[in-house]
Amino acid sequence: MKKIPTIVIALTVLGSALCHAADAPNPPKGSEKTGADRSTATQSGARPHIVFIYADDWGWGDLSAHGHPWLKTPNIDKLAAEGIDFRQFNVVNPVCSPSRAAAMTGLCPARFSIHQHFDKPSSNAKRGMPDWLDPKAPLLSRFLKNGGYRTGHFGKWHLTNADSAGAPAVAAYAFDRAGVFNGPPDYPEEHAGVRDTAENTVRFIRESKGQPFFVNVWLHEPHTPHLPSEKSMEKWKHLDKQKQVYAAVITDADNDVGKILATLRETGAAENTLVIFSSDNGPESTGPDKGENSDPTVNIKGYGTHYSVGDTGGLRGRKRSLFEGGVRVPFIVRWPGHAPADTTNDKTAITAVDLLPTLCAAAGVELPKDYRSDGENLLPAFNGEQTVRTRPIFWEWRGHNQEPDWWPDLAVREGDWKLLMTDDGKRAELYRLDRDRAEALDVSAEHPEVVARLTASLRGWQATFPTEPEPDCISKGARRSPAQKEVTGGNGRE
Ligand SMILES: [Ca+2]
Repeated sequence: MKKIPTIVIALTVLGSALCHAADAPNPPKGSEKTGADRSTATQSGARPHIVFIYADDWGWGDLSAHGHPWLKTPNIDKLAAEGIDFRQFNVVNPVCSPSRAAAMTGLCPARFSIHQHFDKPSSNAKRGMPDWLDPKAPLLSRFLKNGGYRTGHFGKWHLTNADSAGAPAVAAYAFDRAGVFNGPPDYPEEHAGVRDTAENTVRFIRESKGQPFFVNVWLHEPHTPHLPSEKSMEKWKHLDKQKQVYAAVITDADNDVGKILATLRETGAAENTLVIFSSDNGPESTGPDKGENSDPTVNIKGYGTHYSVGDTGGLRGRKRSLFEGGVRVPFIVRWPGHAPADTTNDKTAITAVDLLPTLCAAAGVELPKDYRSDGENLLPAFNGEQTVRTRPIFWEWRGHNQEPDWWPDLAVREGDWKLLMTDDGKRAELYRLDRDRAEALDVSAEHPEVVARLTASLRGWQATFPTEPEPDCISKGARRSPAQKEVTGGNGRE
């Protein structure tokens, strides 16, 4: 059993977070809805515990509840049967670090110059990025902690990189307990194995008796290297090897979800816990790498991308693409007494930047008055309403430049319109998601006025980004020249 180290929290003064939040420009358009604007959950009951399960590269279609023909996810399916299956959830970036930074801050990752994954410092420098998320940023964990929650983070971190000396401890991001891989290099007491996540979460839940808790459960699966358990490989031995490995890692993760749900039941917390299952981006592309894939960040070997046969459920694109297959992922909310059981929501376009205002509202934690999220409080949707969001969704990413699905650098969704374009503006395509979920029919020629309006909206949003990363978030000894934009994916793990 992996021991979870006790961490002494150095409380970051809330004021510094507020100063930083005040620096973030106001969103370009749309009415701001925060926790103070809409009703909160606690007016009618006890503060809920919050469990945020965030899988890594889990496709929209990688659930038996979403009709997958051979993957089986009984525990996650049960979660959906007991709650709401949001069918239009988007992350705001198609790879790990920026997607996760957005979920933690409620802000677009470009506001922190996080345009791609955190790689080694030399690669980050070339891409105009810092080496870690600013710990002074507004944080869901900090807001909840200051509101009386016990906080924990287990599993992947990747809000820095294992080569980034001087990166802050996970504790500096307002977590009382941490056990991570792909974390800061200087705090080995916070490190844990990639298969320790569920067990550490179970321990954290048991230790939280009597105190509301918030825990990030950032599962490794189904990211490479695939590390299936022998038991799960045996379970799927009738499949061909490629499917067997993928089915096994999905089963391992589903079993982890089951362990956490069982612990909530055993401890009596289940009826007052808001559980989310989601993913940081769409499925990895199937590649040539068959195995013994060494992962420099966690020093383990496993099966490679040949076994990454995740399913987007008919959505276009995959990981690293701004088409829906890269950014629309599962999002299931179980919250007894609030989220009606066995329902789907096809109406509410909810995003990762909505999580901070929505979860703080669920917790009855009022947001600082000068915090301006890029998302909005969609608590009514968590309570079963088919809420329509009021604000556009923006995407920015500088990772790849390939046909057929990896060419867009920018995208915006307003209502059911979605515009994707290159950074130079020379190419743009427009889709109607309500009629064309697969983004197969470009209607830009028929609606030039929509293209013009959404392009202007995107450019206005882009103009609010900083041009240089925060100097305090640069690794010790890393040499920096003026930020250069480079259209590459870097060399490290995404
Ligand atoms: Ca990922």
